Amino acid sequence: MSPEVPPAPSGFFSRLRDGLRKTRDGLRQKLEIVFGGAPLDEGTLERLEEALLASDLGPATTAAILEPARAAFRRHGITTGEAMRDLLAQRVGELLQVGGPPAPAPAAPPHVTLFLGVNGSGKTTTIAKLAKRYLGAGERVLLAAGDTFRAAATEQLQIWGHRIGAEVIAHRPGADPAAVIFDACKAASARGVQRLLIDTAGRLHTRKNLMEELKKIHRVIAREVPGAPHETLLVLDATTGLNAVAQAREFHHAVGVTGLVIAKLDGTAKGGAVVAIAQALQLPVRYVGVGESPEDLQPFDPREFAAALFS
Ligand SMILES: Nc1nc2c(ncn2[C@@H]2O[C@H](COP(=O)(O)OP(=O)(O)O)[C@@H](O)[C@H]2O)c(=O)[nH]1
Ligand SMILES: [Mg+2]
Repeated sequence: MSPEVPPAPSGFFSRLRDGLRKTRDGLRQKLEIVFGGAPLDEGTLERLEEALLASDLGPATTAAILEPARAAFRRHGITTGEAMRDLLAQRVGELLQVGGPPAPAPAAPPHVTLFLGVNGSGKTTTIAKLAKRYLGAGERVLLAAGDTFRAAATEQLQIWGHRIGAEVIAHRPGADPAAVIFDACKAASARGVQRLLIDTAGRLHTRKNLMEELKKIHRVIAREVPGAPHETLLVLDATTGLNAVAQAREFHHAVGVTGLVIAKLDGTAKGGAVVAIAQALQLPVRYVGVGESPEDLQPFDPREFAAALFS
């Protein structure tokens, strides 16, 4: 079993570019107005700041992006819009390089990934897309239906499991999620499954209940599989833009998130929020989702993302 995700099919850059179209078009239009062919001046920098803020990059990240641009401009190192755009892309790529690489593969299987996120963020779909890739790479995969709060959620994972050919451990709706996950950990270990992907509820009666539940689940996993969960991925809906930051902090505080999945980038012009969220939380983005098909979820590459954003 390799610690890495199977390589992305070629052509993902164009998928990423397509998926980022709304954000990219918004940014490009504004940048064209900003640069507009006229020589760069202090006013250009101010308008540039407004353009970046409008893409949901947030004030702190916008300042961090503009810092080297401003310095280069002041020492006359930058004179054209094109050069400025390159500098911005490079800086965004740098800012996205936060956190470390994923943990190496465990000495003994299973590798366990816990998925968190509010309802509708894209957890179940992300699990299915990833499971399909692992299966395609010849790995044995087990899915755990830990979202027992909504009857439809368990069913949805089962439908996906059936479709892609992955076994799903599920209990009745309303069952204790910790019990489902306990069973899934046992089954994964007993069967020598390489990847265990765990779905969780995104809402319980209160947010406090949810966080307590997630802590409990985390403890069960850690107790049943040494070193697990190897990844705790928080799935965020890109269309919520910067609002995702507060949400992410709450999950991170409760269970310690190790990486982010940003889903639904194709549906928003607020794609700049990816940079702001990674910056604010100092958490690495592991995957981005740019559509509903399995090929639309890919490992995140900071430089590629920045290039796609400004291309
Ligand atoms: N356009 C688009 N839709 C997505 C993406 N990821 C998930 N979705 C859709 O978002 C909706 C909610 O996803 P789901 O996985 O059920 O969210 P969950 O409640 O967190 O499990 C579904 O209709 C998915 O098809 C994506 O990257 N792009
Ligand atoms: Mg779900």
